[in-house]
Amino acid sequence: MQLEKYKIQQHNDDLLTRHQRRLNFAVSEIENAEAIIQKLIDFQIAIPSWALGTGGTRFGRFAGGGEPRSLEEKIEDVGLLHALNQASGAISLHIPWDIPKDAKAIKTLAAQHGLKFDAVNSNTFQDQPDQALSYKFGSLQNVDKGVRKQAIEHNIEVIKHGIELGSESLTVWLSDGSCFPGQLNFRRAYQNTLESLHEIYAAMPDNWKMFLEYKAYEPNFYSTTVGDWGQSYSYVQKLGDRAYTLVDLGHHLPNANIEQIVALLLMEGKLGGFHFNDSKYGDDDLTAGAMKPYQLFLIFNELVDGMDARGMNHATDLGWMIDASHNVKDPLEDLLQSVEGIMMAYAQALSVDRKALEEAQAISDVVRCQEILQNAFRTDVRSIVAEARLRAGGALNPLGLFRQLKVRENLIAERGLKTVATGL
Ligand code: RM4
Ligand code: MN
Ligand code: MN
Repeated sequence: MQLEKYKIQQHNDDLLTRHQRRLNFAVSEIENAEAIIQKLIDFQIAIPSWALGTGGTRFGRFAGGGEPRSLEEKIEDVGLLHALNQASGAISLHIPWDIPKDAKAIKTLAAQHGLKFDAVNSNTFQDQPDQALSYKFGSLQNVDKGVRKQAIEHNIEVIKHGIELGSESLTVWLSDGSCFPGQLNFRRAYQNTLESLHEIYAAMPDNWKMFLEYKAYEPNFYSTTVGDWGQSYSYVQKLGDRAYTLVDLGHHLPNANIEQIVALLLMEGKLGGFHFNDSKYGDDDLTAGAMKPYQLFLIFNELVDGMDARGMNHATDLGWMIDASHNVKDPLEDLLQSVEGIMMAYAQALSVDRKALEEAQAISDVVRCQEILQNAFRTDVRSIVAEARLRAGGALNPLGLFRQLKVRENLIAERGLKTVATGL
């Protein structure tokens, strides 16, 4: 399904007066509104190729219909999102769920939708039908050198696909670990993993980055070999300048102070990228900002502060990606909501009065510090985010237009009711 530009225009015209009224008020409240709008226009969040269909749990899966049946259709879906919000200008591929068979054609198709390829992801947490050796007891950590070799080769294969598409980073997430005490020698598992990662790192082109993602538990329930940010940091420190830690918001133990983790990784120059999602209990992969919007804001507050301290380009120096799974919502609607939630947190963080905060911190005026942050969080920035979208050529209300144009119904008519997308 193609979204005609004039339909977006028409929708915007209908909403313009109301939007303008809201915007005028927001601009009168937020001192640096114009600078924020410019930054929002540049900010793009990559959409995961594995989250365009209905996810499931180990108990069941309830397909919604019209799911993309191929990589081409996935690109089309991300193209729809990008046309609506002008902030989803990249796709992150998971291999082998999405192998680009004709890379040139895929690249051209993506370019037609204004999309680039963000990090490519390897998968050594599942066995594939044609695979010689099993990852049941881990991949890069495995006690069997043959399994490690197979997993290394897979990662190198993924890099090759990425090169063809113009991607410039590899995300490695390992499910490696153990389910029971005594199963694993922790030191040996670490050493094997490090050695394997060294080989993968060496296979990357000079302009590539490696993102090493950590996760506290699941699918292993006793230990995970890259289990937290400290462990990831320890590996990436040893691997080299182009190895970084990736923070997935759902991969911490309950109540972890993620904003502090982010601040310190940034300070050390080792924060590489993000997987945005939200959670209540574990790796729930819910819509960004749906559960803990204040936490998302606090994370962005550290990101803005830390990136500015290092003179970094907000839009390009870190990898911004969503990693989500949708059980009960339309995946495309959910992704629109996630991007909106992320943009709002970013806009609010940009509006924090940093000078005032520094002054208040310097005299330990705790009350004032809290007031400054909460003032930014409690300011309604929705019209600022909408204005950025409007100027970039997107829709004032992406979700509203998605429904008004009956996008899902159209996709079902095109693709059928019982289609299944590869992925989570
Ligand atoms: C993991 C992790 C990875 C993602 C897989 C599918 O929990 O978040 O980033 O690639 O799920
Ligand atoms: Mn992730
Ligand atoms: Mn996850």
